[in-house]
Amino acid sequence: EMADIFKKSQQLGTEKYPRKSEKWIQYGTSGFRTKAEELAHVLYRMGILAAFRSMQKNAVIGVMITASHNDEPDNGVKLVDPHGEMLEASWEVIATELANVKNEDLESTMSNILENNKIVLGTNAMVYVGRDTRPSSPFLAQAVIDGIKSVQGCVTDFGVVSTPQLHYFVTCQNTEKAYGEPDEEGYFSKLSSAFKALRGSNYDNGSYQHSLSLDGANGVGALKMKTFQEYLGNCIKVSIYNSGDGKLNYQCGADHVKVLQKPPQNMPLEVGTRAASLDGDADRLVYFYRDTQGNFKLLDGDKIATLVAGYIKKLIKESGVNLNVGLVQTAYANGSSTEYINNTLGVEVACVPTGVKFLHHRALEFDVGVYFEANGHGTVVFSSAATEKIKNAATDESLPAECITAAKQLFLLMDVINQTVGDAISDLLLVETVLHAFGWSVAEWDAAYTDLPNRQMKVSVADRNVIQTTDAERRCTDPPTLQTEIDSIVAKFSKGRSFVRPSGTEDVVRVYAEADSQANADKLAHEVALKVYELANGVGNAPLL
Ligand code: G16
Repeated sequence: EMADIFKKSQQLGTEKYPRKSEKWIQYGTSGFRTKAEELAHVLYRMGILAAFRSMQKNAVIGVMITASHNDEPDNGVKLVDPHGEMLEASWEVIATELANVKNEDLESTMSNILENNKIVLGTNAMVYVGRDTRPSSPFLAQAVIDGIKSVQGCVTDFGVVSTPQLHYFVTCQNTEKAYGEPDEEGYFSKLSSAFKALRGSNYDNGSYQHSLSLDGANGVGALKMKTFQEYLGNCIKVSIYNSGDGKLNYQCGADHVKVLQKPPQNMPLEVGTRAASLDGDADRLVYFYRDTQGNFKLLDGDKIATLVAGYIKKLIKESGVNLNVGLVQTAYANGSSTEYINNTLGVEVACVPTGVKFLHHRALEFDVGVYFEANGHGTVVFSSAATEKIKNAATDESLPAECITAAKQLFLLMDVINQTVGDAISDLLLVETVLHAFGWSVAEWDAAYTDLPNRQMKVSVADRNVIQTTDAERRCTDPPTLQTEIDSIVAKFSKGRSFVRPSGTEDVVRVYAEADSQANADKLAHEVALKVYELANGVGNAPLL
């Protein structure tokens, strides 16, 4: 019977979702990502794979269709493992194999996967599917659903949801609802009631005012925020721009704001107004404002991480609970932020390679792990022991009143946070909660430390995988002489730092540089980019300053 099912599955795949070219595609930083028209066969096959993974784990698996911050014509797919985390690394290899086999080898590849992983076909498989607002997403979602069903898996199609919502639903279901109700209503209710309870009846506090402007990147985040406002009522006023009429991520969104260090289009930015940007699937968040001199100021993932870690550390201290707080960053973290964390915040800091899966896993090693990429992707995770301790302190009447109050606040804060993955909407509520508690304006938050001027560039090369890195991507091991060259360029710049790495979501090599002035950061990035172009087979025109 198994042979028959696989034969039919291969037939459907070949007819409806054939692999049309020999082009190799790889499961990268965040799943498969490329032009939408090249993805139908990949998505069909990922439906099959998700069902297999579900059979193996005897748990719900998620499939999210999105290309996040990429341009609208792109699309992609990422798989969500049982605890809401990114797909395990060994399965990324299997996914890559399945995505690339010839149409006629589908059947045998499926059999091999089952055999190698000791999976019994027929075990109940349940897959949660979600998609972003891209025009190509409904068709690709259908491909996933057809793939799941072709191997007798069951599907719940959540339609248009943010990536973090899907992670949340998967976790809720797999914890038998201990983490919450696995639907949108459950998600909004949990987050909003904790947020409102923390806010109390004074919506403003000190220099904090309860209104902000939000750039929705013309994506799912804008849609969800509109619904969310019904739950939040008037305790926070969010004015949404780029709310869906324009092109997704075009001249707007968190990546645009972070990389170009300028405001999104179609959004007025008065001096002092607190503003934030979401990305295309609402898993990244950055803040920004215009200072009294009219300068654009960015508060990125590093600023969010330090704000949140500082607040949590304070509450832990006040509650008297003994817990360690750690912060996880990547090489993109601004040098000033790392210095601030070490010297002022007094929190342990770890550096890992780019990709939420690396940050998330490292963060789990702390009692309370705060992790953020500089691009605004991150969250906070509390170990089960930490959760227990906080809960106990919140209800232990033998403790001093201040301890109980702080523990209660921490306990509520845990419900504002989507611990399953970085979630821009949940992070926004978290930041707003901390600013409200501190009574801070956005400028007061920004004053913690001053970012070193920095610059990111992209270099197109024949094969980005010729770049190999080590030490959490901070050093390059291949091509052999590249790192020595980078070192001697960096040495010319005061406070200079630079690294290069192959992107896992785009066909480019990324260059990051920081230095004592913007002009120097630009110059440093450019010189390193030219070196990459020279030593790693650059294609097209040489990178321009
Ligand atoms: C994804 C990952 C992030 C990563 C970003 C850029 O974000 O989830 O961890 O920082 O891609 O990755 P790379 O530099 O390898 O292209 P998103 O928001 O696009 O899913």
